Amino acid sequence: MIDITIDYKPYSVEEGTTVLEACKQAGIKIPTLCYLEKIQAIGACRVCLVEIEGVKDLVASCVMPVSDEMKIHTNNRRVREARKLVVELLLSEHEGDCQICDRNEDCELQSIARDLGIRELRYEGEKAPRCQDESTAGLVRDSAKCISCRRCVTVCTATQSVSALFPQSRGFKTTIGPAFGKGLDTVTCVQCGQCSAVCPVGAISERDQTAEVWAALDNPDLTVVVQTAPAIRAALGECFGMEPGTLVTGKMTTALRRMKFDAIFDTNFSADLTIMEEGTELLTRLKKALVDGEEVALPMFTSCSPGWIQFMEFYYPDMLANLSTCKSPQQMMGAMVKTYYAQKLGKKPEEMFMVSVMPCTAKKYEAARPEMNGSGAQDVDVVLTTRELGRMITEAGIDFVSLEDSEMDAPLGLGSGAADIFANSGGVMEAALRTAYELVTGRELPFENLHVTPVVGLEGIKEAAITIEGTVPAWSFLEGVTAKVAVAHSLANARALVEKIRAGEAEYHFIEVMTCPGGCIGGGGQPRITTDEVRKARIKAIYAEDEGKTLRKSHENEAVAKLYEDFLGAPLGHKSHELLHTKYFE
Ligand code: HC0
Repeated sequence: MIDITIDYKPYSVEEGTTVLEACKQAGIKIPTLCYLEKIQAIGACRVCLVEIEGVKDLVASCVMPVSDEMKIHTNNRRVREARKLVVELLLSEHEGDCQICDRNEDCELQSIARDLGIRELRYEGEKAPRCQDESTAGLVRDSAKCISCRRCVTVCTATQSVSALFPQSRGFKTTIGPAFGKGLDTVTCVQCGQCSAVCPVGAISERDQTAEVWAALDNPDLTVVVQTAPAIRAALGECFGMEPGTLVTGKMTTALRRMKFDAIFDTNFSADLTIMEEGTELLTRLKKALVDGEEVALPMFTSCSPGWIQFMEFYYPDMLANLSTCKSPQQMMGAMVKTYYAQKLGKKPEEMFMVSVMPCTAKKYEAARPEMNGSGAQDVDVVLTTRELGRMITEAGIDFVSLEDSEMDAPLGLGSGAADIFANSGGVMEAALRTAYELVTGRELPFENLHVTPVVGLEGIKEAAITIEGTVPAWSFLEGVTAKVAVAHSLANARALVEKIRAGEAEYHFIEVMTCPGGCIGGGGQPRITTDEVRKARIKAIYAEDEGKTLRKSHENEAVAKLYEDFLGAPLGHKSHELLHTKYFE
């Protein structure tokens, strides 16, 4: 242990601790802007300055390790004035349209300026040429608000291994973005929005589509249907000051009803439907490989996370056949609402308006893909992020925290616990295994023991091997087969896994990939900032939602069974093929 003093009080901390971490442990808050716990500590913004006795200049506490007998001062006049000056200089370059910025009251620069007591703007800085990038469906950038903290660069490069954003030029002329000031559509951006999730200001955000939804709700000729993704229920409350991981499924439903959506459906329903389709697809591929000796693409990868799909299209086009052909649950719901449900109402697809609430900015891009029109119209009209829905609820004057609970609508509002856990990394795999095990063996899994522990949690790549025993006659070719599965979350982990497979160093049958760290609970459209602590709280809540249900397996969802009986026929049948499956593009 290392003995130090902070503001004249003695402390003992572990060797290797930074001054910033030591201060945090001592309950002292040092302001930071470029720092991101466990992700980035580069001392670029200089907001976290402290004084260390015997060191001439003030130092950035996020990069300075403690040393024995170090005497640290965190709030003397010199430190306070230096931090203030640093922030004043940042403000001098920053486009300060705070009242109309979507980060108003949720902006780290604004909070720090307030906390440091900055009440006037003393300097006028030189401004880099403004670049407003609206080239993608999911994200918008405004360089005039960028403070060059490089958080977005680090997550894009290190977490996602995409490197669409990087710093260019120097000093006041520094800009962050694709090369030559071009749009995100000119690079391999997958629109995951992890950059927007860590941006401390309003320099990069989701494309705001709230006005389109208000317009649809005001249009008497449209039947406006909303679906909410599994991950929203564990995060939306944070927009209203509730603790991360507070489950708000019932309040969210009541809020949507008050906003006058005509029907409120659950993406969990179509997640259950996905398990039926994707499970059947996997078993069919295995049969072709093991019984018919056909060449089929294995391992099969999940296809529900649109950032991952675009990543494969950009980087591994020779492996597109390995992706499941299933559309994502979002898109399956859109197709079912505009056909099956529309028919029940006697409406045409174009009289229906489908809104999705997703934790993900790439879902905006997915909905806009030209092939996503199985119903004859665009299957999903608008995708809102969790943050946008939070803003709409506020705009509607709804006191979210005090809302009573209510239930989603029939028939597409019914979802299983297996569908809930789609939100967590490892959840799609567990949901698939719950169903596959029961269908292949004919035996029921014990209700109290449904979790597949090796694929639960935040480890980047997780694996499990399950030997299949006691199959029913239809699946006897699987008797004694050891099914090997893997789960990866965040694209850097996905890339590492794909490279291992390509190098022949690993073999699997089925792989789940989610684009964002932790899965959708850590999506780019979730309330900011998603730390590991926040991820863990949301993950716990999602498992609790599953454990609190009696319906916990996708194949037991009666509303899905009825959909097959009345409309689709069988999984992978002709109608399913037309409406629920898709193809990918090199
Ligand atoms: Fe997800 Fe999904 S689980 S991708 O993470 O499969 O965005 O929550 O809605 O579509 O269901 C996101 C979350 C979804 C889809 C589902 C899948």
